[in-house]
Amino acid sequence: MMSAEGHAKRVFSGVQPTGNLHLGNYLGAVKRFVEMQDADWETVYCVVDLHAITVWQEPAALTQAIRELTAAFLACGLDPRRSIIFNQSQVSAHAELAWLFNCVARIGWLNRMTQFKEKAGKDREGASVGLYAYPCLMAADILAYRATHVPVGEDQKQHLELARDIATKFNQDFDAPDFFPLPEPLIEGAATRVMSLRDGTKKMSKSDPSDLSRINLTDDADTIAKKIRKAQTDPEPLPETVQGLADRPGADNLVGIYAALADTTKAAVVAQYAGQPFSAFKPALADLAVEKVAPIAGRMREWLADPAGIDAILADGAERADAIARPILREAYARVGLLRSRA
Ligand code: AQP
Repeated sequence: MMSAEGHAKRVFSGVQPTGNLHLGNYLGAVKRFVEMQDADWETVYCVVDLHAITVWQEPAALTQAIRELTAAFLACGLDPRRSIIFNQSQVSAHAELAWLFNCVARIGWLNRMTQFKEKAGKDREGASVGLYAYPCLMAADILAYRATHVPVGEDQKQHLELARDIATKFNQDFDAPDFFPLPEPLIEGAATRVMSLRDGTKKMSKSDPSDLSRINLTDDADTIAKKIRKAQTDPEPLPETVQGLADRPGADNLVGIYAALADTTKAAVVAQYAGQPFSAFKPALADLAVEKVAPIAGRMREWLADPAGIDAILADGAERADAIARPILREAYARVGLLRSRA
């Protein structure tokens, strides 16, 4: 398959091993990863551990989180025979290309990144340089494979735009039209931005101090049902149309989650439950969430009982990833004019 600019179609995406993988990560990203793999795209999926260390991680906990996220990928349906699955730090092309991109990207571009502002908060001076340069590493993750399509949640849209700007500037600066493709974000489906169950105006997030705000992929059936029962809504019944969800963030969020889990649209869910109270809708949503999410935890536990098996999958994935990225990196070095005299 070829993309518009003549690059073979290839999917790349990554998730940080920072614990608490939640329903937002699943519906916005990992579920889509599996669908693209199953639709026979060439798929490269990465546990982005170098991104994780842009904020402090306890070393032993990080190692465990890398294995846990790999287990979650496998438990959600990623198949190492059909997708390349690996952790970022085992393929040095990511860090090497990121350095070239640090020198291509402009400080003004990075200053506009809203995620840095959110994550650094008031203590900008105390944030790591890595957190600031994060989007350059993300551009390198994608472009080291000349990936053309990137399934992500909506929060990553701005970083994807920056990756396109970096690719464009590299191609122009080094007189190499089409050297890097301009990767397209794939932000699709009913749940590209899953919101907190406690506050429908805030993104569901790993770092939210309230565990009730998110459904973790490791939650058991009772916990999932309890969190949905307690989820924020309003006293109105479900509306007749999707437009009726405007200005009702909690309600809109639950309908979106239902639609994404059931592989349907918000319009279809609203049509089915129009006029019913949330006291009737929530149990139906809880049943659906338990059916789709609870088995993932069981499969994760099975994978985690075999850490050597996980490590072997990551080692094999890293070798296959390196085989794609290394020649592209070598060519990028040559374009920049860096002398490479070693074989
Ligand atoms: N709430 C969400 N709805 C839809 N998609 C989401 N993603 C994250 N949150 C939501 C998508 O999940 C993928 C992996 O995310 P990540 O682990 O790289 O980092 P993140 O976006 O920083 O995840 P969190 O939960 O938001 O972590 P914290 O709390 O640390 O900020 C990405 O494709 C992302 O879009």
